[in-house]
This record gives sequence, C-alpha cells and structure tokens, in this order.
Amino acid sequence: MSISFYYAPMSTSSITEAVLAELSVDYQGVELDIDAGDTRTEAFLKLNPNGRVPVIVHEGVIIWESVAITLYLGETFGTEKALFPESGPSRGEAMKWVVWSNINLADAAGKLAAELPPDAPGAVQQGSQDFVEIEQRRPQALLKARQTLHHCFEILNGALADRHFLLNDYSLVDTHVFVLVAWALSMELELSAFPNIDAWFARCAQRPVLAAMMSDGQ
Ligand SMILES: N[C@@H](CCC(=O)N[C@@H](CS)C(=O)NCC(=O)O)C(=O)O
Repeated sequence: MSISFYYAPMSTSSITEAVLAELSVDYQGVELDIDAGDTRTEAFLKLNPNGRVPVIVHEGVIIWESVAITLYLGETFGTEKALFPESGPSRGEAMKWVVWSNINLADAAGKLAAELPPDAPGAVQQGSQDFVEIEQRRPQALLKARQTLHHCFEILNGALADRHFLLNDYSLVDTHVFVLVAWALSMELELSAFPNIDAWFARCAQRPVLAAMMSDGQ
C-alpha cells in the first residue's frame, strides 16, 4: 500500500520530503497551509493530535515526528539502497545523529526562529502555533538560542573532522541533518567558524535531491 504524506512547504516536513526523494519511494502528497489553519482542523488533528507536519500513513498506520519517520523509512526502504545501516552499531550511530539533530539543533533553531523579529529571515510567522507574542519575547531567550545553536554547530563540526559524511558514506542521516542545518542557516547564521560543516554542507548539496530543494528555497 502506498504512503500518504502530509506536508507544508518550508517546514519540518521538508526533511521527510527529502528522505522520500532519496529513497525514490512513491507516495501521495497532501499539501497543508499552516497559516490557513490546515494543521488544526478536526480531520487533521485525528491524524496528528499535535497539529504538526510531517505525518505519513503507511499500510494504515499513522506515523508522526520527523525523527520517527526518517528512522522508519530508513529501516524499511533504506538498507537495500545503502542509504541506512543494517541493524547493529552503525544503526545506533545513525539514530544518535537523527535524534540529536531534532532534540538539540532543531529545538535551538526553533527557539531562535520564535524569538527573531517577525520580519527577520526565517522568523516564525503569526499563523504558527510556535509564534511568540512580541510582548512575551525576552532578549535572553534569543541569546540563549543563539548560544545553544553555536554549541550544536561546534559538536557537528567536531564530528565531521575525520569524515566526509556523518556515517562516512552518504546516508539518510546526512539528508535529515542537512535540512535542519539549512533551516538554521536561513536565519542568517553562517558557517565561517565551522569549516568541516561548511565542506560537508557543500558535499551534501551536490546530491540532486538536496540541490533541487535548495534551488526551490525549501
Ligand atoms: N517535532 C516535530 C516538529 C514538527 C513541527 O514543528 N512542524 C511545524 C512546521 S515546522 C508545524 O507543523 N506547525 C503547525 C502549526 O504551527 O500549526 C517533528 O520533528 O516532526
């Protein structure tokens, strides 16, 4: 049975879109407009009570959370395509980076996006449930998010010192982390202090799927 994929442009669901494209897996896409409230309709909340994309439905089973989706698609379709490790220590390493990137890097990037002035590049807009009212914003929260993101980049830069990709060869782990790093960079962060990430980012951007995503501005 084919996969249904609920997504919104320029959102966390870009990770899943890139993973599906790398795997060449067929799916039926359902586009939602976050600003128009499509993620908070009764029908969508039945699929994901968190009111968030991405969501996939595979063989009648609903899966949300981008980490769960990447790991599920990786183990289901990725091993035979050499894009995800077989069960074993390498699989553990894959899980480490995918989970870390959401819990640490994406969390910090999300906090930064919510604290930036609404007209700044990458800032959360009023239609999103992550929008923070202007009067509730605190300069310390903005600073803390920037510091945490910087620390995440230090960790990633260190990990890439002796390898071209996170698991040595290109894998869905790079796809997942790349989309999150691209999101962070859309907030006018730059990589001059992180040469290993910079070089890895350029290598990943040569993948046709990621090159297309970058040129579409997703
Ligand atoms: N932890 C979730 C986060 C997903 C998420 O935050 N999605 C946002 C778009 S980037 C969303 O759907 N927001 C809907 C809304 O604000 O109503 C994941 O990784 O899947």
